[in-house]
Amino acid sequence: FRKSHKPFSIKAQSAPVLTQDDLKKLAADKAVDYVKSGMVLGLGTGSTAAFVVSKLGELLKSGELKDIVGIPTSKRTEEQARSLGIPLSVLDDHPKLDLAIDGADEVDPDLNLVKGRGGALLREKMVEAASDKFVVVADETKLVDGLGGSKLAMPVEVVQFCWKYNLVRLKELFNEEGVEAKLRLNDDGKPYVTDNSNYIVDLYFQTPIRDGYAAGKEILSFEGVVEHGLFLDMATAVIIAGTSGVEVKTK
Ligand code: ABF
Repeated sequence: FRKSHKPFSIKAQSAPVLTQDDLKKLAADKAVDYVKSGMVLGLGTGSTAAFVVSKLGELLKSGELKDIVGIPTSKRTEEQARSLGIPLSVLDDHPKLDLAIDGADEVDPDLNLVKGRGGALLREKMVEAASDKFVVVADETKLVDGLGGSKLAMPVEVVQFCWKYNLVRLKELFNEEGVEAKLRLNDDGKPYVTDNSNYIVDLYFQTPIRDGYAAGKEILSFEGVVEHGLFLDMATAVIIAGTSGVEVKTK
């Protein structure tokens, strides 16, 4: 006889809770399905893109992928890819890429994007524009109804010499959207400097940008603006990982 005979309780089996990093990794793994041996690949920047880069490293190591060449979109990504033994090159040697995979800060219903909160928007835009296909990897928190709608930063890269002039002009331009414009700073209070030695003015909107195409043109017309974080009509596919699964959105 057993001394005690406790009735055993059956616990409801609940699905494991996925963290945001789990979701980013799911999106990254799905994106890597698009990669074939021999491709010239744009390597994105940011925490989601970093999962893509590490998966590429694994596949190269196991021999499942061969002869890929990566074009990194930032010094950070270059370091990560180099540490994993991914062969690297530069845009000037490979002006046409097969595929670029990168994260995003916002994705709207037309697959237009805000990018560059990680500060790498200029190289990202150059590499992704030069790619035959551009696949975006993101978790569901990045979905917005309209660009600027997350109330988080939309970056504009400006040359150092005239950052304040551009900050003032950008504020005027988006007056109706109730914009706040701030020079991006590091933790030590000094201006953040991009890989291309420029500054970033971050725009925070009260209401989404009404016309992203017109806004993009206007921003670029300002002297000393180098690039902005609106990536319009660039994504071939967006892979969104959510708690209910991974969805591939195409236009
Ligand atoms: C890059 O990384 C950027 O364009 C974007 O700013 C950022 C997204 O970062 P994360 O994947 O860490 O959210 O893709």
